[in-house]
Parts: sequence; C-alpha cells; structure tokens
Amino acid sequence: MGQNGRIRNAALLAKVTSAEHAASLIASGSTVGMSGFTGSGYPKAVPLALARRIEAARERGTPFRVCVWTGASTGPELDGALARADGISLRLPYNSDPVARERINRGEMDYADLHLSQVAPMAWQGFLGELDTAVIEISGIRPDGSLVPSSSVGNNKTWLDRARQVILEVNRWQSAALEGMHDIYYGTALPPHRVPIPLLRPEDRIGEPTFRCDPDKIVAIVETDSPDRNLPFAAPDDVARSIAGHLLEFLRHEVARGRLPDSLLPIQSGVGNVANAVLSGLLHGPFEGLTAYTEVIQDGMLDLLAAGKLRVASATAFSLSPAAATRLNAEMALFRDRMILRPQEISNHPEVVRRLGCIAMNGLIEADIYGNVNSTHVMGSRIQNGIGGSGDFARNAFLSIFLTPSTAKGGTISAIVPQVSHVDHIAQDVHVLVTEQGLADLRGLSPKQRADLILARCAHPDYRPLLEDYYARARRGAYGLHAPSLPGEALSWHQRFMEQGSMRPAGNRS
Ligand code: 0RQ
Repeated sequence: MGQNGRIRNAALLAKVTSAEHAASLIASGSTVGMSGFTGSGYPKAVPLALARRIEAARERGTPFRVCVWTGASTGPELDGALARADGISLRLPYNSDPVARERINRGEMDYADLHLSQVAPMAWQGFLGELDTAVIEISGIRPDGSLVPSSSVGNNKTWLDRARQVILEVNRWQSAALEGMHDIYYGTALPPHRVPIPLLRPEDRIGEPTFRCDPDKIVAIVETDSPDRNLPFAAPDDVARSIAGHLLEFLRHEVARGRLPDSLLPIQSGVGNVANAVLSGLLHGPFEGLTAYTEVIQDGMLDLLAAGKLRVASATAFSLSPAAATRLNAEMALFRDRMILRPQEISNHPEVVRRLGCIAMNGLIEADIYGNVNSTHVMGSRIQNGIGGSGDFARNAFLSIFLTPSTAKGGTISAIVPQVSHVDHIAQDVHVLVTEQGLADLRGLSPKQRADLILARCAHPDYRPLLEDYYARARRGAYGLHAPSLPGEALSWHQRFMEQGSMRPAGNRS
C-alpha cells in the first residue's frame, strides 16, 4: 500500500498529498514542532516547500515567519532553507546550521538554547506557548495507524501529542528494518504525578516500538525518498589521538584502582574528531562488554558493536557518515537488536544518567584554570552551537570528562584561559579535563589545586608561561585567596584576540 509501500493504513493513505499542499497548511506566526536530531530523521520536503512559500510571501511584501522547535540540529533542507528565507522568528532548543548561526549572531533571529532533556517537559508545562503544527518524519505507518519512527526520536512523541495538527513525511530512504528498534516511553508526567523512570540498564525496553497519534489530527502525509544529512567523517588527527590516548590510560588506571568495573560504565560520547578517536581507541583497547547510554550512535559505535566490544547502545538518534549509514542499512540484522532509540527526555534523563552512572565525554570551547567550562559562546557572545545534552550528562554523570585541543584557530587562541567568557558547566560538573598535552583529574580538589594541575597538564606550552604569570600575580592579589583572580585582567585575553587576532600579547607571536 502507498506509493512507497510504507503506508499500511487505508484511511491515512487517503491523506497523501504534495509537500506544497502540506506547507500551505502552516500559518505565518505559528509554532511548528519538527522532527530531527543531529542531522537525522528531520523532514526534508515540507520545510523546503515552506521556505519557498515564505520567499514568495516576502516578494509580495508580506513577512512570513514561524517559531521552529526540534529535537536538536537538523539539516540544510530545514534550518538552512528556512534561515536563508529569513523565515524563523524563534528557534529552539539547539542549532548547528551555519546559515541559522549567522542570523542568530547578527541578531536577526531569536534562539533559546535549552538542555535537551528538558524540552519535552517544558512543552507540557505550557510556558513555551501552544504548538500549532507538528511536521514529523517517520519510516512507516502500521495497519493500526501507529507510526514507525525513523532515524531519530527526539521530541517527536511530545510534538505529536501537543500539536493541534500533524503533517507526516514517510521517508522510504530509511530502512524498513528500523521497525521494532525504538522504545517510546509514555509514562512521563508533570509533578506531582511523576513516577520513577523504570529503566535500570541501558538495554531495558520500557515503552512501545511506535508513536501513538490521533488520526483525526493528521492533515497531510508526504512521501519522500531522501537521505539524512550524513556528513563524511574526518579521520582522527595526531591531536585527537593524543587526547584519546590520555583518556584511555586514565580509564585503565581507574579500573586498576577498582574505581570503575572492567566493562567500564555506560558511555556517553559527543560527535566529531576527538570522540571518534576515543571510540577507535576503545576498539583496540582492553575493555570488553561495554555499553553506551548516550545521545547519538556514531560511526565508532557501529565499529564497536560489530567487533563485539560494545554490548548495547541506547540513544535518541543516529549520527552517521554516508559510508556508515549505507553499512547500517545493509547490515541492519547485525545491529538492530543491540541498539535502542528513545525520546530525548529519556536518553538524556538526569535521573537515569545518575542511576546508570554514565561516563560523560564532551567537547568544549574553553575551560578556565579552575575548571569552569564554556561549551557554547565564542568570546562570550557569539553562539557556536548550544549546550545540547552536555549539561544533562555532565551534571549527573558518574564521571564527567571534557576533551579539547589545547588551542583553537591555528594556535591563536588558548582553550585554557584565566576566566571563561561564558559558563555552561561549573567546576563541580567537570571531573576530568583532557587536552593533547595531558589529563587533569580534578575530583575532590580545591580551586588552587585544580589550577596547579590544569596549568601543568592541560595548557599548551605557548600559553603556559602567560597563564602561570597571571596566576602567580593573582595569588599575590589582595582580595581573596580561595580562588585567586584578577577580574580586570582575566578577560583581557579575549579582548586581545578581538583586537589583535591572537591571545598572545603583541611582540610574543612566535
Ligand atoms: O570553528 O569550524 O569555524 O573553525 O569551534 O570546534 O575544534 O571542530 O571541535 O566539533 O568538537 O566542537 C564545543 C563546539 C566543540 C562542541 C564544541 C571553534 C573551532 C571550530 C568547532 P570553525 P572543533 P568540536 C554531546 C553533547 C556543545 C554540545 C554538546 C559543542 C568550532 O563540542 O557544540 O556538548 N558542544 N553536546 O575553531 C574560538 C575557542 C574555540 C573556538 C573551538 N576557544 N575560541 N573558537 N572553536 N574552540 C552531543 C552529542 O552527543 C551529539
């Protein structure tokens, strides 16, 4: 049934229409909840049609903008197209699209950067406002009308429940074998009716394999056959390999001291070069029977699953290179029973992260000598991406690790600074800091002990003397010697970069 065989319910098949017609049902000024998480499972036809409609409206002199809520980042057909058309008034809860980022940083588009686990509960609390339309990519519709999720789950359950009207994109590109892999938990509630999330191990299934949706709310169904935004993966460079090396040595040490089990604890890992290097280090490392309780399943996790090193991976989305996506689709039988995709309020749930004792591994923009971390704002005011799930995991992890090269922008910026220009993760949530220079285990240390260790182990040699000089003068300062600082001077490093293009003082540009 259905042009692409994925719509197995006759009443819903009758609602198949064009992307243009579906987009015509979205009103200017309304709020649209779209699917999508780290470039997977986002709608690919309706947002493009909506962007064309917005551009046509502008040419007629009628401004047309919508609020866009998603799971996390999407793809160029959604954030890119709508931002290019200047069609987004407010975006939440995460963005990594370069066109949207520019608009946000030019002050032309509002952006609410939220903890990803909190978005669905906030939508239920009501202060975000009404949700007018849900536009959700799925991989199929069952005869009973239940919806088979696609390559991400994100906030889709909540958008389908909260929206006044629902538009579906049924994407044949997504593997039919995804059916049965998802675990959609319907037990969440607002206080005072909250109950414990009954998830005790990463492999536990506590919900249903499909989304429920009132068929009367479904106003349009669009059939597509389009790939996710799968970006090619950069192979780990020497810096990433060094960071991974320090971290793996530390994990071995923690196991030897009896502070971690042999199979470690459920890992959460970000995406990108450094995370990739850590995962390939685990592939060749001594740990067996690993588990992952994380946001996204990336290439390295597939390799670990295929090698039998990783027993199970629980997440809310895939984030794969084109080669890995092709591999997953071809070898789904090998992987599917060991992967679970859940709503992001569960994949990132603080209660579950704390109970399981996750090992959180996240990137950063800069850390200060006391271990406070800025993950989001370059020079304190330009948003890079957003806090994403890093706060959900870092605050609640058994072991919260932050990983970064010690410099950025060709060495003109030190990632270790006297004082971060924006704080996402306070020092209490940063247990371990790793750069290619070394690893600082900050657990249980006082501010001055942390500073000594970060300077010695993590700072780049080009910047270490400058940091040591600052810190020595701060320790002679008169105001407070618990966490010594020279407030007037601390942010001068950022000032220097903005004025001179380097954090090194003039005359010190070797
Ligand atoms: O910008 O591409 O213009 O050169 O920031 O930096 O080095 O490519 O590193 O991709 O790991 O991103 C914090 C942004 C790091 C990411 C951040 C510039 C740098 C480059 C990217 P260019 P890199 P990464 C897990 C939980 C928050 C969300 C999160 C992030 C760009 O890790 O978004 O953790 N984290 N989610 O040049 C100025 C500095 C800089 C700097 C880097 N000190 N000053 N610019 N950059 N450091 C998510 C999942 O599980 C999916």
